[in-house]
Amino acid sequence: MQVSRLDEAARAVAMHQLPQWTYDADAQGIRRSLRFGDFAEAFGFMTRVAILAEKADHHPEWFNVYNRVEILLTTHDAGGLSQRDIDLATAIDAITA
Ligand code: H2B
Repeated sequence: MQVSRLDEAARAVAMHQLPQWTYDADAQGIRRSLRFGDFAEAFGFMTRVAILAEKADHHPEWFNVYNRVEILLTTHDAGGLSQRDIDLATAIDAITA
């Protein structure tokens, strides 16, 4: 499936809608860190994200230890940030809202 990188202007607009995410130029993606009450809550969140990711065929890079989850969203097929990352970030925000 064809997917293109967002240009700088589109990225700026998208980031404005995602105040909890930061753009990482080195990683060519966006990051968000989350903390939960305990491991079960963190893993429950990850399970919900995993189901969304699988449906969208777009998968996070992430790290979990106990109640902490660190997420990086980037699009390997595009070599950078794409609308798919923005859509997944928006869905993740909705889960945590
Ligand atoms: N996830 C992410 N984050 N980036 C991709 O480019 C990507 C993906 N590509 N999940 C998908 C799977 C691709 O490998 C499959 C074949 O559609």
